[in-house]
Amino acid sequence: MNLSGEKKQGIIDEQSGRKVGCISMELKELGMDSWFKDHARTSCAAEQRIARVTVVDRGQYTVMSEHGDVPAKATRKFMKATTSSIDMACVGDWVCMDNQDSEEYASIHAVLPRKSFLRRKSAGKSTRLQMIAANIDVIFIAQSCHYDFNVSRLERYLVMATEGHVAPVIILTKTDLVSTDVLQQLITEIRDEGITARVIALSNVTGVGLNQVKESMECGKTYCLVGSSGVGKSTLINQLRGDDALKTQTVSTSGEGRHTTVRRQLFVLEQGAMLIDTPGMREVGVLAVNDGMDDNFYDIHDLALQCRFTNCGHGNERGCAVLQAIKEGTLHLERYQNYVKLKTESETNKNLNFYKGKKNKPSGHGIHHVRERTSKS
Ligand SMILES: Nc1nc2c(ncn2[C@@H]2O[C@H](COP(=O)(O)OP(=O)(O)OP(=O)(O)O)[C@@H](O)[C@H]2O)c(=O)[nH]1
Ligand SMILES: [Mg+2]
Ligand SMILES: [Zn+2]
Repeated sequence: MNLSGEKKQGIIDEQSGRKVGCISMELKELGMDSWFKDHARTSCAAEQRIARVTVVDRGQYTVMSEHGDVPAKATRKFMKATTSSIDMACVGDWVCMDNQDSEEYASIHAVLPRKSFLRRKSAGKSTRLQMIAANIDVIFIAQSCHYDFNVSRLERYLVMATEGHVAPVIILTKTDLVSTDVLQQLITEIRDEGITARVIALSNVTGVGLNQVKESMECGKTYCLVGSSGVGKSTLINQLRGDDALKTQTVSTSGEGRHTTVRRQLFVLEQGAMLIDTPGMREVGVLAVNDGMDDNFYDIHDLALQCRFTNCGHGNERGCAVLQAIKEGTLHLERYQNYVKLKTESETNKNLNFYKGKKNKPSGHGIHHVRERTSKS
């Protein structure tokens, strides 16, 4: 496998002294490290190179390596070998590829293991998983202060982030459309829910908060912007890039029907950080029963340890510490309801996924959990 390209120098613009384009980009600058290199040594054949997927558009890819951007397609053999859509290459993935000069497309032969990922349940009734992006250091969860704001949805994104081992930062956009008091209220609502992630208040119009976003981004790290349609994700990327490369457009306040960005795309910013733009999401289905739920609802998790029954359902059980906390006002009822909703949804989805393709699926849509009660004492 060819890793020699890492030693290549970038092309320096004589006037600005900056590297221009992505020509001769070092793989390290794209986030390559010894962990991926070790995996590449075992996954990629001798004549293959490693590259990072920067665009996915209906089965066609753009991959970036030290030699620049090239269009690519997955080989038939690789497609045949993948059983689930989440095993296909997605934006942010490192892949083994070869690039015959005579061919129009480079070939993707394999996807390297992912260090972190963002995925959700596909929209609608399906319980299939859908990859959003891979190998992400930080997820920027964008919500507009104007109409879009919704704490339960924030929590869904946070569960998704924790499950995929991605650090979250919340960006409240369009602060120019609300008063300082309203903005403060929204932040208080977030903190009241027990959410501790960093919050950046941003206006793409006045530029307030833009520096905070910039300064939070580190060279060689990968960031992914998610959120509803119309909250200003692409506008923010344009601001960070200092151009109008990405199409943006006014949406109705409900965000219905308009999705300006239609593909996921990774951009390398001037300061060396990478940022992925994604199309607006209408639904954020979660499938995280364990880590994601416990980490984000750590307060409920801790309370549950004090319930009398180890398998307490926090419904109407005697000696339930969670219900007691609600009664005493130390736990918000809404937060608890949110927790129950997400937990039920994620368990149901997980079960449906588990049974998918198995012969002895439970009939109907009711999957019953038999909960055994064991007393601690
Ligand atoms: N007032 C105000 N308008 C903004 C702000 N940021 C973006 N907009 C406007 O909101 C509209 C939608 O912005 P986009 O950047 O296209 O939104 P998006 O999140 O990329 O939307 P999708 O690509 O559909 O997911 C555009 O008309 C922007 O000019 C902001 O901070 N304040
Ligand atoms: Mg967009
Ligand atoms: Zn309980």
